[in-house]
Amino acid sequence: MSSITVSVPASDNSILDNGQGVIDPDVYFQINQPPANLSEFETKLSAFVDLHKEQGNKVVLITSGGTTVPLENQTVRFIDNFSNGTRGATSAEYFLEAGYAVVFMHRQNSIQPYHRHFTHSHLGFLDYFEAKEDGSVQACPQYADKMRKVLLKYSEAKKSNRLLMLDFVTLSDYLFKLQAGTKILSRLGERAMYYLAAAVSDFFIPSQKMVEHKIQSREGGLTLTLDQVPKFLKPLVSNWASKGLIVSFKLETDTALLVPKARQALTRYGHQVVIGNMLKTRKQTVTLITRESEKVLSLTPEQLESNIEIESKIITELVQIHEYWMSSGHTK
Ligand code: 9Z3
Repeated sequence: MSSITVSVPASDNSILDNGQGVIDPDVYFQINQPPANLSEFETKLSAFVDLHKEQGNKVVLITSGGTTVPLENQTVRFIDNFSNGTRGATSAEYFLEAGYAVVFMHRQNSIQPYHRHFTHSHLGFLDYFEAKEDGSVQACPQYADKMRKVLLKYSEAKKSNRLLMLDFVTLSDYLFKLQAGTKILSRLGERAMYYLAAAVSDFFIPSQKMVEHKIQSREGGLTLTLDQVPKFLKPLVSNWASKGLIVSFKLETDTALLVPKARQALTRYGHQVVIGNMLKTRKQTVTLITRESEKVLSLTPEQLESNIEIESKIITELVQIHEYWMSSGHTK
């Protein structure tokens, strides 16, 4: 069976890369097209940040969900990953409860704060309602209490303008918006927190190496060569978001790698917190790592049974770390 190679290794592009096949983040932005809605994104975010700056609020930028990696410029196929955005959406609710204004930068159509209680449960959305004889639609009595509680919290977040929803789809979309977004949030100095929970692809096909049209199947199997995505945490920490508290996530499937890799990230990029989680146990246990400390946060089987969420513990810890960061410029 013949095969099609749709891209060439980045090391063939020696002017642009660092000799190891990885291009510099700055170069990435020069050779890729920004998303069409970038200026709309910036306008909305600027207004939100300026409002909360004026009000003296703390603001967290949450990234949530996975990025797609297109295989064609006119995209029919793409590579995706497992993340559905539960971590980000759940965390957004706890940050709002803790008094933060939240920028929820999420993968389009991934799980959303508050909505998640009804869109991603064992019931279908319409199962929560009943059509009445008088022509009205009502929440079913057995769900009405929970619906009301969630709806009140959601309405409050909207009314006080403390939840801004912004979306991305592709890796490129995400990276351009991450750069623009963190630079805008940096106006808040230490009062900003960056909570990078999105599952961002490590590999991609640069647009100039991508085929334009749909890859045809008649030529047999398909061989893909993906370039490594530049390490964006580096400029994010040193230039784009330098004063805020930066929390990144490290996902592993091999337990032995989790803490060493998280520590390596802290040393390499110089930010404040890495939250390590394992694919299979991510809803039950995480390890919160700073340069000085390492803390395992876990839910007991009873807590899991009573629907306590691990994000409630993560956010409690982060709020304290952020308080300390704002008052002293350090993590404990
Ligand atoms: C995470 O580790 C998140 O906790 C999850 C959440 C993606 C596991 P879900 O969306 O899952 O609730 O289904 N996010 C970061 C994953 C990541 O790509 N980290 C990079 C890495 O591990 C560093 S930025 O190398």
